[in-house]
Amino acid sequence: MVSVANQIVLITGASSGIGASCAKIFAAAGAKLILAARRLERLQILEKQIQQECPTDTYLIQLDVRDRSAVENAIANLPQQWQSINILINNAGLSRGLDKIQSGDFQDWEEMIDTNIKGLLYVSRYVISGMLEREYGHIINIGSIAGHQTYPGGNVYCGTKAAVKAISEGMKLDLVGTPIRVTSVDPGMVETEFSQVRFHGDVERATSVYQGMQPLTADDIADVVFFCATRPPHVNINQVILMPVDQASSTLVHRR
Ligand code: NDP
Ligand code: 8X3
Repeated sequence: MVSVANQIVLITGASSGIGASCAKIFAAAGAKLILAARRLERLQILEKQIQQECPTDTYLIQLDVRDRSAVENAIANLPQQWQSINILINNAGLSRGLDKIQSGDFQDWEEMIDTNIKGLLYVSRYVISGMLEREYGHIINIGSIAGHQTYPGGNVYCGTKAAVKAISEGMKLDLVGTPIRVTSVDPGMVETEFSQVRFHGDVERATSVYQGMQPLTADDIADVVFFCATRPPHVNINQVILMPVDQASSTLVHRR
């Protein structure tokens, strides 16, 4: 296992769920964290928790990954001591709605495509150039089983995660011959704020998604991300697919 102590880790979507759990596990291992999301107050709460539980250096960025010039400015204007990003965790993402294609909401579609595909590309593009100059780096993209198996009503969300799968493969191909590593971590059902966001704040509907089954936790995913990041430098874990024991596919879930 390779130490991540003092490495600089940029986590997008760190204000909740998988991103916040990644922040905690990397902080516990002594990494320095750049935490990005739109909700700065949530990042500040997380920063306080980290300082209490496993103090490390943190730098917060209020950032909407859909805004290309904001992403460019955020990376270009990092204080000198934060510029050498070692690990990028492209986690910011969301689903909106579960409508059939014929009744899909255009705004929902645009939000998913702009965040999950374009946002991931913008952040990666601006961070990878520095990694290449420094000849060191690891991009970890949070994909989904939705990128492997389309389910009814998943149309556009599944499309965005299929794009993340293809982009991760493309990154690996384009970066061969450099020391930069590329990993895609593709979970099944994880209980976070994901379903509340998907159903526009309908907590009851969101809770019913996980009823009678044991979903993965955000910490389970952070654990896998951390494992991938701590392999020896010549080892590249390309893709990890994980799901709860109670889930066999996007559509087959065992409920008690
Ligand atoms: P959460 O809703 O708990 O977290 C999503 C995070 O993404 C939040 O921190 C949110 O921060 C951030 N985010 C959303 N839009 C933007 C944006 N435009 N700019 C910056 N940050 C943004 O869900 P999860 O933790 O579950 O989701 C994390 C990732 O995991 C996503 O990519 C999701 O698709 C993927 N995933 C989730 C699964 C699940 O079942 N939960 C399974 C498979 C994959 P803020 O709102 O403050 O900007
Ligand atoms: C999130 C998992 O199955 O709800 O990517 O799409 S799923």
